[in-house]
Amino acid sequence: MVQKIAPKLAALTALLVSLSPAARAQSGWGEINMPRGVTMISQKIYDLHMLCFWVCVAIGIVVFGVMIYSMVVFRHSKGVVADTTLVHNTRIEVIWTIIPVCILIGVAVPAARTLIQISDTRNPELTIKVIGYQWGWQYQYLESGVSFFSKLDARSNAASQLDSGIDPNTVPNYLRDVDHPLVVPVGTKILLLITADDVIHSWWVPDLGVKMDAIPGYINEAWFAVDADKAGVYRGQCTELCGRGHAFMPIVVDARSKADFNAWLDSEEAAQKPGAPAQATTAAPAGAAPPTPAQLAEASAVR
Ligand SMILES: [Cu+2]
Repeated sequence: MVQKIAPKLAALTALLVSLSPAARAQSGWGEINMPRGVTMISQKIYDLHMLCFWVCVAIGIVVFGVMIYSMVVFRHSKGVVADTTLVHNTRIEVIWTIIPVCILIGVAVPAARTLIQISDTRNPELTIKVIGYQWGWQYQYLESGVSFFSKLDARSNAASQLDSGIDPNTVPNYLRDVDHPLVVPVGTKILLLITADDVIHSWWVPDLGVKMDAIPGYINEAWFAVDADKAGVYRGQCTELCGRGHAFMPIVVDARSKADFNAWLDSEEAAQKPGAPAQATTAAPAGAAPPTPAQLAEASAVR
């Protein structure tokens, strides 16, 4: 008896160990799921996703369980005759209508609540205009007037050129780094006014729970507030096929403490003042003309 049970217990233990967070992180399986993110909204979206996932798992187990059980136990070869009392049975039809309706309401209520929070862009503490170009982004801090362009970083750009001879595997964050990241403070409600200058782009950073189309002639709104203890670098990409250089316009958000952010903003403001000596960190003065196609296409020249 013990000999029979022991292998099963060992298999069960191995399964439970493989489900532990540490084991999942090591195996890479933990990265298959969507990230929990670092904002209240991204965490709510994750919870909704997991709620729907487990509802689907439960429905799958019940439906396939009943189906497989019926196929095996009531199979034709056993001489079973079909029971037709369930066909057009009012009670059954009422039950299998009410149960899905209850499930849908159970999912729709938290989903609607989260959607309302996603759309609530009132009372921001900081407003940043995001403009998509072929192929890069411009960020304008509307309160302070600080403005700069954010393009693919030089190392990724060089390695991505045809016959560059550079192994992309040697470039850290290949195609996921920019020259000037969007710097934001943590614990602050930041409103993004998102638009584009040429074709439709889409500003997407999964860890922030933000994905919003950038459409020429329209200004879309989105907001995020990075958790106060989650300073760090978060990456995203353009998610609207916008032309040849679509894959070469990543997004990098550098979330810093409020003190660090204020120091950075002060230095940018000073550097971008008319007449200030040119600095490496200053990409473009406020209100500057958009980059020329040659400047932006530089990142996607000969690939
Ligand atoms: Cu784009």
